[in-house]
Amino acid sequence: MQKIQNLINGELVAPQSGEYLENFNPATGEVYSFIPDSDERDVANAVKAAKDAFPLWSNMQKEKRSAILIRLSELIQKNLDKFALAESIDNGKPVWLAKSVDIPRAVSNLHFYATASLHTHTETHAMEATALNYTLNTPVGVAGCISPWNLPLYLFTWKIAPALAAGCTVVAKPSEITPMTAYLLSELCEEAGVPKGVLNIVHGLGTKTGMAIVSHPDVAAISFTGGTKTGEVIARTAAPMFKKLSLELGGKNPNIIFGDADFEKAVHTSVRSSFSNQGEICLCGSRIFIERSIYEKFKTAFVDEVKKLKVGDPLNDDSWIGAIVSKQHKEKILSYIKLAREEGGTILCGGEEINPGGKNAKGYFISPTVIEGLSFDCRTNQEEIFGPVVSIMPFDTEEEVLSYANSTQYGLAATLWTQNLSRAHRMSAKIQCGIIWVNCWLLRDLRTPFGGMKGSGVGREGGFEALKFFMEEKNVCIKF
Ligand code: TXE
Repeated sequence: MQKIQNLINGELVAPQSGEYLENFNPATGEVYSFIPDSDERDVANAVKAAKDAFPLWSNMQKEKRSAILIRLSELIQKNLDKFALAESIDNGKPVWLAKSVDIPRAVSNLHFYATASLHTHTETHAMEATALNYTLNTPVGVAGCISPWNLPLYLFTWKIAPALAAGCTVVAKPSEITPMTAYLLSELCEEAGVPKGVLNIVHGLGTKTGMAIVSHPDVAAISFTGGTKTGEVIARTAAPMFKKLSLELGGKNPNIIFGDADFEKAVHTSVRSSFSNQGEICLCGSRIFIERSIYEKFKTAFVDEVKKLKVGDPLNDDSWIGAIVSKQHKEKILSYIKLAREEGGTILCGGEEINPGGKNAKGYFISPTVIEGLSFDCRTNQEEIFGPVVSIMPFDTEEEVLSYANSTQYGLAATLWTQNLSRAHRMSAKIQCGIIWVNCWLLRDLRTPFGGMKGSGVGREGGFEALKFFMEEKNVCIKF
């Protein structure tokens, strides 16, 4: 069975410990590969390699760096099917989803930052006829990039691309639950012309390998995506070391549907925004608020569409919902469905584990679940479930639904359905989150600031924001 390796100083190497962790295929519940159980020794070697490579990479002509990142994106594109299959087997998502979203977006992430880095500029501030100020942006040094299991290569590249394009060298750790596509990317680095030590990938547990990256004194910036609790632990370690921190954390996103919405589009898109990727996207709309005038009509149409979603083997093209990423996460989701019942919720559809049988008999599958009758402030409606579970409830006024929407510790994304332009602007100004989609969902322009407020994180990714995060700004003032 395959034992994937770390990428350190341009070499694919075993962990110092010689130990490996089991990697499960969530659709079969079977171990299908092993990943390095790396520790602080592997991280130390990776950071040293990144430090040694920093002068060459940061001083390289940006056009040359850009060409290398474009070549890497082209090699992933050329191996799209292989990457998509690997992502589907590792994460449990349908292979058609990996092929149409995850892997193409990883290609776009690398290409976007390879080109964006050619168009950065800085300002000057002239002090009448006496002095000139100009700003210099220089790469921070070694960047630590830690990514989650829900969109593995999509979010892994969303971090390493701006870091590398900014001229930083990188020590990256994908989730130990979904390491495979990062490993496949590491196999392409030499062919892409990535100089040794520029990108290092160390696999292992968050609490051991991840923490070793966060706490290493030579790692100048940490870009993290994952759970809010984990973000807190990382901040406690990194803040006193005065590292730059970018934290993309959890969400409990409101999906607000007014009576004047385009009804068919709102229903159809809400099914996607509720259950895409098994509901394991932090941007999913897990709390659906519907204006009372259309509540019953929307509820009926929405539940009817949800009941048609096929749950099954991620390798089958007709599976719309695949496997939950791990046994532990499946148990967590089922515990929230149980909690919802205890809190007075009514399960309108779904609510149970599914056994597709055959080779998937031991896989982790949950039916798409819609719950009504809960209060806005119960735990089910306040805590992130991160699975195929949504709650629906009616509202009467804008003030009422705003108070519901803004009532959680999170502030990542919101979706708003109305044809009333003034209301769209008014509500968007008052909803406490970093991203608002009006009459659409997950329509993404990579130039836009991406991220949340409150418990959803600190800082923004996307566009030139992400490049600037991986740089230090310096002001030079020259007297004439
Ligand atoms: O997070 P974890 P998960 C959120 C999503 C959900 C969570 C799912 O809402 O809450 O992330 O991802 C490593 N020191 N978002 O369960 O456990 C771990 O090994 C250093 C929001 O994976 O936090 C993995 O590589 N590292 C986001 C990574 O952190 C540690 C989009 C994430 O693991 C660590 C996607 C530690 N102490 C998911 N503990 C958004 N806002 O865009 C764990 N890790």
